[in-house]
Amino acid sequence: MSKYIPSTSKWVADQVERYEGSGGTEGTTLRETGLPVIIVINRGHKTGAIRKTPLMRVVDGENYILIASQGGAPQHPKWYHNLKADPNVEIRDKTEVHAMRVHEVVDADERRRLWAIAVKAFPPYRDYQEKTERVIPIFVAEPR
Ligand code: F42
Repeated sequence: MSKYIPSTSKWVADQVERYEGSGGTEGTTLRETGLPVIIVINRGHKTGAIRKTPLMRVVDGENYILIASQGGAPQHPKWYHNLKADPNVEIRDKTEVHAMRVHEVVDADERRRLWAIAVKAFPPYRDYQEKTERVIPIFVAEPR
């Protein structure tokens, strides 16, 4: 079993601890927004360690849509590179944990469709895209 290394960002690590520590009954929203959050559990492509990343919960049928926005920062988040290297993840959605496989969405029409769903679920994604030169990556997570 690999070791879990918490995020260096304290508020993120704290959210993961509260979310998982409660079995998915507490700490499941983004701060005071009340909007739901999932936790993506994956492997670090350099360390091999278990990484846990809270993301907004955006769904499309039985799939989850993962938006690598990182608040509109100029660089992709580290987890983007982890998921490109190893697409097998687990997703915790409140009390349930699903084994999923991710792929990055490259088709322009599919991107547009999923982006619209994401912005509806979490409107600040639009501001994040306006803030940055990079095209914010979108992953689809499908059940394995
Ligand atoms: N981020 C988003 O991009 N989208 C969201 O929808 C989103 C929602 C959200 C909701 C709640 C919440 O608490 C956080 C939320 N975040 C969201 C922030 C998200 O959880 C991440 O913190 C953010 O996207 C930054 O991702 P990151 O992977 O760059 O994380 C940093 C802070 C981090 O933990 N870095 C680690 C570190 O030690 O610096 C590196 C972890 C890592 O993956 N290392 C790899 C390894 O091998 O272990 C190497 C990676 C490499 O390429 O160097």
